[in-house]
Amino acid sequence: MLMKSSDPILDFIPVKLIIFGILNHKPKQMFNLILFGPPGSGKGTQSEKLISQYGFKHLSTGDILRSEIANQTELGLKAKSYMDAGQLVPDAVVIGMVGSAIAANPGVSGFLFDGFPRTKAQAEALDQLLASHGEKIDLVLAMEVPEEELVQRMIGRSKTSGRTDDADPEVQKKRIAVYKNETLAVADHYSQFDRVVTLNGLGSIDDIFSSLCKEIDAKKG
Ligand code: B4P
Repeated sequence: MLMKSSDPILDFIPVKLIIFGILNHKPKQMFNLILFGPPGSGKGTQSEKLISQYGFKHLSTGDILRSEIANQTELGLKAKSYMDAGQLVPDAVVIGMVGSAIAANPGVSGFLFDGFPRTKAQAEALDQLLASHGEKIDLVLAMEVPEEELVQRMIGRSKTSGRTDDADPEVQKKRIAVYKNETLAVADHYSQFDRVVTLNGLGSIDDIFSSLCKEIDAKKG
């Protein structure tokens, strides 16, 4: 038999606490990160380390596009001509791909966007996609690397990766120009919300990784 307290109000306190708890319960928020930088700045390299450290869901538009090309899908065949020329694949194609990838991964602790967004239109579309899931971009880590170093890294990578977009100096120049003319606008877009941190992308892979982790830990709290 339940004992009654002398004050009847006390009998309702546990019930009130439960109701208070339910009303104030918020689903666990994701932590969403954009790794930003020019072609060859080390986005793919650092992404691999960050996903193993933090368990992010890695979403690299470059990797998805290359896998579409390898599988000779319709999308891949369309994307190849743009990539080989050092141009961006049209926004509608890439935004559609990212939308499907977000929808296919419910319940992840956060996404690491690598190589996306690359235009202001892609950034705005990403914000809308995340907002439709009650989420947002929490942090943009922008790696800065001098142009001569970018070219050296692309040449180095072309020797082992077989990536045709890395080997041709004209294509390299085009990719860097596209970054300046179209992609830098993404950093401006997120700067207005105070979410961009710029880091030196020159140095050892481990040192750069440490500075990225420092910023993520500071933001995550
Ligand atoms: P991506 O696949 O995104 O590749 P990336 O920008 O060239 O390289 P990343 O910065 O990841 O460099 P990585 O770590 O490998 O794009 C390729 C193409 O896909 C684009 O040009 C475009 O056509 C298309 N595309 C992709 N996303 C798109 C989008 N959203 N919209 C439209 N089109 C899109 O490093 C490069 C090299 O440097 C490696 O060899 C690495 O070992 C080396 N390296 C890395 N860090 C180093 C360090 N600290 N020191 C020395 N070397 C280092």
